Order: sequence, then C-alpha cells, then structure tokens
Amino acid sequence: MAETAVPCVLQKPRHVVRKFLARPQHEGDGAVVRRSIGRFELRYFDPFLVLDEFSVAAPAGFPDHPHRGFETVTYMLEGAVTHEDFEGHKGTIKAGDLQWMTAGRGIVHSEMPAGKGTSKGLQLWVNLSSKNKMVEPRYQEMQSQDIACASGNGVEVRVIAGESMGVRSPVYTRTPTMYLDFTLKPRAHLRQPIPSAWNAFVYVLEGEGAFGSDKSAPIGPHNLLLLGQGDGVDVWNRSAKPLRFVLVGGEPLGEPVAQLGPFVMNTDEEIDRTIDDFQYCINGFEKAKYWRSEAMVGIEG
Ligand code: FJE
Ligand code: FE
Repeated sequence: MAETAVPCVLQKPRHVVRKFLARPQHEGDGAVVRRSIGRFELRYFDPFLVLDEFSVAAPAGFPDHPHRGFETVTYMLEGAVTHEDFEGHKGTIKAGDLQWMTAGRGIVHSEMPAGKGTSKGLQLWVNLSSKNKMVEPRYQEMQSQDIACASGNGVEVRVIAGESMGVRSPVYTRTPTMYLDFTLKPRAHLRQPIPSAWNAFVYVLEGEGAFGSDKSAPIGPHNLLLLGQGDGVDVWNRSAKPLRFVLVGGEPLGEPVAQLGPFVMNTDEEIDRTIDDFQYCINGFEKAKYWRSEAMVGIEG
C-alpha cells in the first residue's frame, strides 16, 4: 500500500522577537567567548543560562573550576578541547563531537584547548530543576560519527538532542531540550516543529538566513534570535552560500534562579551552602580537596 506523506503544517509559525549580536569578550584564562545568553541584557532565557561561542588557543583555556546545579553542553566546531575532572574522568572533544555534562551536585574540572591552532565551539548551560540540581554528576559523550544525521531537500541536520527529520538523538535531557545543527544549501527551505510550551532560539554559525517569515531580512553569523510563541519555525536560505545555524529549545522550569558564577541554585541560602560545600570540600566536592588538573600541576610543579 502506498504511504501518504503527511506534510508538516504549522498552526502558528514562530517569529523572531529579539535579536542579539554576540560580541567577543574575555573569559576563563585568556579565552574569548561571544556570549549571547547570560550577558547583562539577557540574563536568563529559561531554562538556558549561558550560550558561549568560544575561541581558545594554548596557553589560554578554562583551568580548574567548579559547577553545580546545571548542565554544560559542549559542541565542538573546530579543533579540540581536552577535559579532565576531579573523579579522573578525562578525554578530548574533537570537531563535531558532543559532551553533555550534568554537573548536578558538583563537578570540578579543566577544559583546555588540545593541539596547535584555535579551538572553537559552542557551550550551552542548561539549568536543572530543583529536584535535579543535586543529582549525581553524569557524562553523555558522542563522537562526531555517532551523532544522528538526516538530510533531504537541501537540508542537513545533526541531531544533538531531540528529534528532527525522522531521526532521534539518544541523549537524555533531564530538562527537556532539543538541540539541532542545521545546514541549508542555497534556495533550501526548512520547517521544524517545536513544542509550543518551550522557549526556543537560533544561533547563526555561517552564511545568512531568513528566519520566521520569508519577508524577514537575512541574518548572519554570531546572531542570537529569540523565537516567539508558536509550534515551529520556517527558515529560508536565499543566499548563494550554505547557511549553518543551531536551533535550541527547552521546557521552561519556571523556578527562581540564584546564581553565583558557576553555581546555580534556587535560593541565596542554597548558594551560601554551596560556597561552604566547595570551600570545605563536602557534599559532592570531597575530591576537590587534593585534586589539581594535569595542566595545573604542570604549571605549579
Ligand atoms: C566558567 C568563566 C568561565 N564558557 N565555553 C566563569 F569562562 C567559565 C567556563 C566557560 C567555558 C568553558 C568552555 Cl570549554 C567553553 C565556556 C565559559 O569554564 F565556568 C565560569 N564560572
Ligand atoms: Fe566547565
């Protein structure tokens, strides 16, 4: 029996409601990030705390630092980053690879560029709900060749989290999240459903695209686009070059956020307790007491 292709129809396409050009700033130890979410004008886009497009070359990097209460999602675009944590978990995230790290109750680690040249990527911080903030730390890591891909009609997608074009990612997201890396050939059109209750944004990596409406002005690299209400988004590449962008969505937590740098909790009291836990190396930070990354030992001797 012939199958009927069900055309994807959007009841209410999402439009771009705010646009931010992310400019370079210094973070970590000599690294440069283009921060879009997490900067002053956009403190929080529930459940997303930070989106950094980072660029780092040795000896710069992100030496030993803690996290608690959220997840860091590192997706490499060029070069590689070597990471190492206080439990002895280490590895290298190469171009196209993904590390989905649930810091939960606590991780202390270093993230440093590997090899020569400049390493580039995206790091997204996904907040955890109050019931998940103190979970055991967990890593979900995927090499480039293992990331689910699909293509058709001039559109290619790498499914980091969630589902697109009939393909699903195995990544488990405690805070329900979708993370899609799209490349559109010239003249290609994309229609991607997004759950109506979720917050969603686009971050442009390469080329230029029209987002939300075919009459909208083309938007280029380093721009963050917040999408308004609706059940999906339309994208057009009317340029002569490939268009690459990530589309990220997540279910808002709707909880208070108390943040002190790399510690993200619900209340100031929980932040105070976290500072104590880190200082006294207790409640998840036990192994921080005598641990230094190899990178730091090399410097300190
Ligand atoms: C951090 C400053 C930082 N963006 N992108 C303060 F830079 C960091 C941090 C990072 C980071 C690391 C990578 Cl590999 C990529 C990043 C910020 O490590 F955690 C705090 N608290
Ligand atoms: Fe980190």
